[in-house]
Amino acid sequence: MPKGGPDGGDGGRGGDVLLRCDDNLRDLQAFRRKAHFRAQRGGHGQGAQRHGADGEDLVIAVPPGTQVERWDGTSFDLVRPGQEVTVAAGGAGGRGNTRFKSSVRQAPRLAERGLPGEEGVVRLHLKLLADVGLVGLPNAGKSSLLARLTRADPKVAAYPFTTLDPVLGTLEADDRQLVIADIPGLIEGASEGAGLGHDFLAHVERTRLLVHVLDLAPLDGSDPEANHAVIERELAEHDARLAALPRILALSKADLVAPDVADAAADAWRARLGDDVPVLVTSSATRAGLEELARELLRRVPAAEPVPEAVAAGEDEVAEFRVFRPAAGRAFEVERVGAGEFRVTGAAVDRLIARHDLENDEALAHVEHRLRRMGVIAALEERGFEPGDDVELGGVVFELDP
Ligand SMILES: Nc1nc2c(ncn2[C@@H]2O[C@H](COP(=O)(O)OP(=O)(O)OP(=O)(O)O)[C@@H](O)[C@H]2O)c(=O)[nH]1
Ligand SMILES: [Mg+2]
Repeated sequence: MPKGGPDGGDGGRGGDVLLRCDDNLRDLQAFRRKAHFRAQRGGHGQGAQRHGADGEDLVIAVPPGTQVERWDGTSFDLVRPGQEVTVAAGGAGGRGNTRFKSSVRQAPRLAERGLPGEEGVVRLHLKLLADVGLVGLPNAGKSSLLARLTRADPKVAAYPFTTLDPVLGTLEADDRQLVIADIPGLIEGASEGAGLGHDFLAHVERTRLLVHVLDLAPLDGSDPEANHAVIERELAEHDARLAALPRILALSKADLVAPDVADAAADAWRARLGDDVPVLVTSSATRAGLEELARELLRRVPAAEPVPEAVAAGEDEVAEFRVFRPAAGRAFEVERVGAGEFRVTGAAVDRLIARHDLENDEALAHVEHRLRRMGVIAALEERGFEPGDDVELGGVVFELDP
């Protein structure tokens, strides 16, 4: 402002990039189409002491069950609808020249640059949040049950390992839905990585109920009781939480045995497992027992709770995000890299250099002044620095002549 002193306002902050847990979403498909996101930049400061506008935050919706891992290793679980996490904070705006006015500097031509916002790769990983998990040996009839209970259309075939990836289906009741996960069959050693099921056991960790699907008359002639034990052992060995989940035992393919044989088997299992585990005789071929199974699922999975209990209990799983603001690190290092050549490193020094336009004499004088106050000049002199020597600061080499 001619003869009137400085009047440049501050620049605005850059917007943050946030992820928000959105209950309408069930997959991460949207990220196949678009994977680069940038929040709005802050506005430039203007004359008449007008501050630049802050950049708008960018909010990206992700489905419940999304695990977020930032480039620096911090990670978060977005589980409850509405939860938000800032994955990249916008940069601070630079201060306008008004701020640099002092008794000796009435007309500063000096203003700061804004700092860059955070930038990096964020990995998203969706953990299925099913209410009910179907577990059992390969070929036990899990996918057939899912196909009957829900509209899902999983592959069903008369050989083991038909299901290669988990399939989700939604059981529709009058007033609510349950998500059922069919996972690949488990085999002996699954908890240690044998077969396919191991990779997917994690998917049923957060269910609230497991349906153990047990073939009443396995084609391979194996003993159902031994088969049952194999699955239970693998679940327990994978994770105690899995072992602790409530169970329903579904004795499958009942149409392949005589009704009295099926009933006798059910009674024997009830005696073995006690009152805590409902035992149902089912057939995906005749639909026998399926309505009863659906009713039991709805009864056993409590309604009106938006997330599985195991997750709600571990609230601290959703880590508070720490936003790293400048001004944290003050330390710097001075190195002599050659005759009359020095290098100064450190976050505060880097920021100082990033903030200022070193082509501008007044800015350079300001930087030198700050370096002196920070003790950088003294540290340089201790190492033998003489005015006019080359100094690398914040990646820029220049002749320093303070
Ligand atoms: N008769 C009869 N056959 C059934 C029934 N349920 C499943 N099957 C048959 O059993 C075989 C295996 O069924 P799936 O549903 O694919 O079994 P799964 O447990 O999903 O098998 P994996 O995906 O390999 O773990 C298929 O040939 C089905 O047609 C049933 O209730 N009655
Ligand atoms: Mg299957």
